[in-house]
Amino acid sequence: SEAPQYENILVSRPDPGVVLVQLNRPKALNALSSALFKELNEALSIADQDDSVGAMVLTGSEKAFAAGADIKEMKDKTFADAYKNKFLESWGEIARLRKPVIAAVSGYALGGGCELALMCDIVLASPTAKFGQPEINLGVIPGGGGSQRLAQVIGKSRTMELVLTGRNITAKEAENWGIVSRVVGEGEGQVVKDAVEMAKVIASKSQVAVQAGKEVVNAAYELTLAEGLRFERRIFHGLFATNDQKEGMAAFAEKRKPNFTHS
Ligand code: CO8
Repeated sequence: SEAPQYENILVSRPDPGVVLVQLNRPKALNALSSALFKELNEALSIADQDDSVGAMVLTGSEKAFAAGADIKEMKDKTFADAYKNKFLESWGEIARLRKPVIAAVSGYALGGGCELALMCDIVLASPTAKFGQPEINLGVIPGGGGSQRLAQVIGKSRTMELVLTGRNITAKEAENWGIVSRVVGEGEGQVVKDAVEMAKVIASKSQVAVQAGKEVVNAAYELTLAEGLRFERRIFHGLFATNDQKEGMAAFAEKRKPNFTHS
């Protein structure tokens, strides 16, 4: 069947096992409109269900990962409309994908853009990246999970500072605070290159084990420690029923590379 055509995103295959999704509303600094999110959810969901894909990379432009939700689309919205139509509810679908998504952030990741990065599993930043939750300047608060996910990642005082002052932080601060796993070297396109390389590494592993790894790490944000440890152990036990466990450990013993069949 023909691949879907999109207006607000570009979808490519930089490697057989990796799907790259680029937000593509350059004139609006990739402001997140409903139409854009619909396309983004569709493209990522297709990749998530494609057996040949091991990991996804999500990026924006050099100037902006995404400058937030589309303010022009929101400005005349009423409470009744937002409530009845569950405004923003579907925007969290990215956090429910089974396969890993790596955010490659250059430039502005503000408001919904910062929240979108936080929904991804790994965040790589270019030295130009700027993160922030400026909603307070618009008379509102974060609505895409920023207050909750930031509090989990950087703690109360730093989250309060960002949410209540609306100040942006640099890539370096975001790295020190743990929002990003690392800041990559300078240069146009470097963050996407590094993210694709990382996605290729992940795509070379057993998809069953990768999915299990993502699931158990995410459980740490939902469960108590005792429940989480038990859940991890049960999933670990379950992996002994897979061909990839047999192959991975046999390959180690035979001093050769494993040939995972994702089964
Ligand atoms: N929405 C709509 N249009 C935008 C947005 C936005 N968030 N950001 C930038 N644009 C547009 C500008 O209006 C401008 O369009 P035009 O040329 O037609 O006037 C174009 O993009 C370029 O922007 P600027 O001229 O302002 O570019 P600068 O380089 O001067 O400034 C900034 C860049 C600092 C990023 C600036 O554009 C800015 O402050 N943008 C708004 C940032 C913001 O407040 N973001 C938060 C939005 S609220 C939100 O995200 C709620 C979260 C909802 C949950 C989402 C779940 C994932």
